[in-house]
Amino acid sequence: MQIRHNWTREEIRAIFNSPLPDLIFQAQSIHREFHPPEEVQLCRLLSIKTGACPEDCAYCSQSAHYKTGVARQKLMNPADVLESAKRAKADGATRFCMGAAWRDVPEGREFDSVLEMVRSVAALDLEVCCTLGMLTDSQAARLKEAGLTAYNHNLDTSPEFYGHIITTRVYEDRLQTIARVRKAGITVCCGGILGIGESEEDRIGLLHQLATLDPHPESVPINVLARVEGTPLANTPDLDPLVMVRAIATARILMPASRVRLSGGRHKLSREAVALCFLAGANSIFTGEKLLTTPNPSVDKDMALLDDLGMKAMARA
Ligand code: SAM
Ligand code: DTB
Ligand code: SF4
Repeated sequence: MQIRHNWTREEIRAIFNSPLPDLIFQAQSIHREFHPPEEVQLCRLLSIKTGACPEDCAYCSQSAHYKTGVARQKLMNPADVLESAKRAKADGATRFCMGAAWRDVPEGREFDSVLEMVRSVAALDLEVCCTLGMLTDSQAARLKEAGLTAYNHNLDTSPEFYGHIITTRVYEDRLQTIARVRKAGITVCCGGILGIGESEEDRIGLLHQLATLDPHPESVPINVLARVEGTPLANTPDLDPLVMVRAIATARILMPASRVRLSGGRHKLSREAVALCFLAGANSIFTGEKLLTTPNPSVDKDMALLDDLGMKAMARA
């Protein structure tokens, strides 16, 4: 199986809409060529700076534009972050992701603290990921030097639908930040969110954007909306979990070597739906009862599910 970056929307539409047995079979076949099929990477997420974000992402609990009841919290201190990373490691996580509700990364004392956090988490021999908003080239280079493995920056949806969800920045800004991360030699974590009122064509458009990045993002998080009271999307109907399964299988086929992460909103999916997502090629999850501000299944529940499926946590690469 050759890795391709020249996928067309037509090809992707055909894959996405193929009969489910064919779609899963193709995704599984490719998955097994590139990854051990029973292994799932466990990742842990920590919100190091919460709320008061100047961006207006319509799904987000942390935007200052909406009254969501999420408590604001200034940047955490590095010692507390390190404690949290140690707990994550003890729970079996091999990747630790720190999220800050910034539009872009501030220079000075706060950025120095983030660099210290990255250094100390990297020293635990965990993969270290940050998601901090837009970056300059020099910040990307300093994060790389501090030991950052990956930077998360999502395209979220198709270019056509993007403006319906976020008005405070444009798709091109996202692509530029992703290119900066790549240039600094940091791996790219880039995916999207489903269940935000997008059409099927928007899902295909998102997958097309991701699959034509060259190289592909090493990590592709697929989120399903966790509805948050007070946001414009608070009353959006639930997504059919089979759409999630199709999107994951399509991502697996398009980007064979990438880790596909079943991310936000997983607590809304049944065990059976999560199992289908694994069959479709998802090989990474967040564990721990909280993501940034929304709930996630408990570690015990996740371990029991993996056990029942005869699957296991991936060891550190
Ligand atoms: N502030 C950072 C930025 O600008 O990229 C990233 C943090 S944000 C929480 C990362 C991603 O989480 C978003 O791009 C979106 O895909 C997902 N996300 C945010 N809120 C969500 C929600 N309520 N439910 C599901 N996924 C969500
Ligand atoms: C991503 O795509 N999903 C993660 C991570 N990147 C930062 C976040 C998911 C949940 C966010 C919603 C919350 O908990 O507030
Ligand atoms: Fe801010 Fe990120 Fe939330 Fe958008 S998703 S409002 S950028 S914290």
